[in-house]
Amino acid sequence: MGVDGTNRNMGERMSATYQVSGMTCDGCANAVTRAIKAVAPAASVEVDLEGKSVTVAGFDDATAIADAVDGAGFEFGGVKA
Ligand SMILES: [Cu+2]
Repeated sequence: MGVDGTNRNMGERMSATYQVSGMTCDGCANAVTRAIKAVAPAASVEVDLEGKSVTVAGFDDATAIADAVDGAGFEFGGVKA
């Protein structure tokens, strides 16, 4: 109700939040974001440093995301409950 098209698209795109350990600063967040975007260029990636999690919208291949995260030197912990 009262939501414009843009917000609606962002809010309703399928997304999942994954646990990622080892991120300590914006540099880490950028590295993880770049790694995921390398396998999912159209995805939107949002890192929560304090929550040790990454939310990915528009791409739901968790295996590819896990490989990207591990390849960047961080620890993929699965889908966050
Ligand atoms: Cu860092």
